Amino acid sequence: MFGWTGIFLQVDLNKNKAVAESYDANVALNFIGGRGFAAKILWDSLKPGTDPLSPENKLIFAAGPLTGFGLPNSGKFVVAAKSPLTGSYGDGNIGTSAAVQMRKAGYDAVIIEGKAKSPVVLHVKNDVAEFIDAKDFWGLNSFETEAQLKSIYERTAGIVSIGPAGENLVKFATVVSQEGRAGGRPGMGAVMGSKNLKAVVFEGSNDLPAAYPKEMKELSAAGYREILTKPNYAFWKQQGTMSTVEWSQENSTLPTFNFREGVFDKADKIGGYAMEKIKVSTRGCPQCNMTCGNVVKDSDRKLAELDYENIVMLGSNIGLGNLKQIAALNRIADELGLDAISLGNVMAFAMETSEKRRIPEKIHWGKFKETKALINDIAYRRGFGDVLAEGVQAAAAKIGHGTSEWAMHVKGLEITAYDCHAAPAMALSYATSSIGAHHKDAWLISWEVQVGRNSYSEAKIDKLIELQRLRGGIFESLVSCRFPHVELGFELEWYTKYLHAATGREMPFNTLNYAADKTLNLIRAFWIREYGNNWTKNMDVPPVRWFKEPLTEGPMKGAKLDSVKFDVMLNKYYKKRGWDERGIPTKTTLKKLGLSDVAKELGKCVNLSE
Ligand code: PTT
Ligand code: SF4
Repeated sequence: MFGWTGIFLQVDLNKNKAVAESYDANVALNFIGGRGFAAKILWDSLKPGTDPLSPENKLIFAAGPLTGFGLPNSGKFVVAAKSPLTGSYGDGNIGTSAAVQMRKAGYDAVIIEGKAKSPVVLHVKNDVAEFIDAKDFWGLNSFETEAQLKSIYERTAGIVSIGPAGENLVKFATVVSQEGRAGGRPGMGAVMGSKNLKAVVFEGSNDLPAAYPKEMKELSAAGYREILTKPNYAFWKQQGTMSTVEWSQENSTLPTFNFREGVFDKADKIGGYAMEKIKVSTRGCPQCNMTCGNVVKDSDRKLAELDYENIVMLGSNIGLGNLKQIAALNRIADELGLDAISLGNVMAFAMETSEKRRIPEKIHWGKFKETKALINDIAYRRGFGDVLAEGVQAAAAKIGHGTSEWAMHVKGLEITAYDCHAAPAMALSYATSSIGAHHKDAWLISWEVQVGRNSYSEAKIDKLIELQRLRGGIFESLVSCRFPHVELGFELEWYTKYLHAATGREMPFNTLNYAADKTLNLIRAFWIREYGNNWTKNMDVPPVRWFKEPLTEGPMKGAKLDSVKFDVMLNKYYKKRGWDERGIPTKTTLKKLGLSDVAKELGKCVNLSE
């Protein structure tokens, strides 16, 4: 088989054992890689009801057929597991040389189960895997951990690790790499911590099997050159995702004070141009010539990397308008290994809950020092931080007193940085995303703003499905960064050419879309298998705040979502997807996608419609 190595490394931490296993070529052809592999492995191997923080859960690092070949923006992998935050399928995408090294070591994916008796580092070098005592690493933050491991292994080693948040099983702990890449929002860092696994070090020196190596080399060079010619390239290098702050402010989608408003009076102080004034360098993922991590010196005089999402969730959403201070909070989140988006959500929730006097704790909007202390309390599960460490849904359930009205999540995963009071299609995107509220599957808000925000039209549903296939399906399976295409207009045809050179196969977009739908439906089946008869249509609904409390400021003042129209839109989405009125795939749909075996298994948990 070309393109794929055809091998998964199965690691059992109970036994300190690692076995390289060939897998069926049909798995590669049907599920491509990354998210597709993770979904297939978790569906096949996890018993429903498995405790996400138990040894039985599987932590998966999965690459795609393009990873490691030196193609533009392909230095990423997916980290996945059953999520402790949502109780179902969870994953994230992280740019790291660990992805490249894992493939060069010979593996398309590494699947880790069990729990080490005491903390370990897993070191995988080509066909040798060793388990190294990590007692001295436990308690270090993710930057310290990686720096120490770098001093032991080769400079080229790829490392992913967790910080104290992962060790303390904070439900939104992430996996961190390269001082600023963080992935696995739905608690993948906690799953790693539950296994006593502090870090994984990958070193690989094998050639990857390309069907047409010469074509691959030429295409790679041509792709890099093409990216440099794109009109938006220079501005992207200047600001990366940060220019979205100004865009969001103009369009009233900037989460402010726990998604109460869509505009922030200090937006100009936290946007792309403000960032440019303090920017010192740019860094990013391996194999990328459009690196987008904006490095600034924060208020603690440390280097921190800024993206739109982090700035907004740790800035306007908690009422903080000082960019250097926001950068410091972001750096702390990276060091501790906390997802910055969920962190901004739970803290805003706490601030609002305190303001409304539903808790005795005094937690104020926009107070830097107080917020810093709170972040540490969350990571170390101290005091009220322990309640917030469970995520916003669980915190609201524990506190009660109507606080769930301002707990901003879908299916337990906190909302990312787009306010949807006046964006029904984006709200539907959050509602139906494969992992809970994340924009990664379908970021259609900029398109929605152009076509008209008030409509709940069929065209919006079609666009949502198109993007879910492309972003949530194809980019997450290849696994390749979507930014060249989304931000610079790098043409999609490049990817089919890359695939041909790597695998020797023609894999046109209808084939890839089919695989995307297969993966999306398999993940849907996973959710329903976990929730059984507790699964209801209400799982696919955005936060109640967007329906009940209109915006009181800005150009969209008065706007809120219409629950009746949203429900009609959701029903139409289900129909177009081939799902029944509960949002459950029908037998026919699963059969069409080659998932009849899944239908059989799912039929044991819920009644399936024909
Ligand atoms: C992603 C989510 C995002 S989405 C951001 S900023 W973004 C946050 N980044 C965090 C961070 O940083 N530190 C931290 N402690 N927590 C963070 N949580 C948030 O995580 C990221 C880039 C970005 S920056 C985006 S949109 C794109 N995401 C891609 C994706 O999902 N798939 C894909 N094929 N390509 C993508 N390209 C872009 O990658 P999650 P990264 Mg991230 C500091 O992890 O779980 O997927 O959530 O991975 O390597 O840092 O790249 O405005
Ligand atoms: Fe990583 Fe940014 Fe480059 Fe994408 S564009 S590969 S997120 S550095």
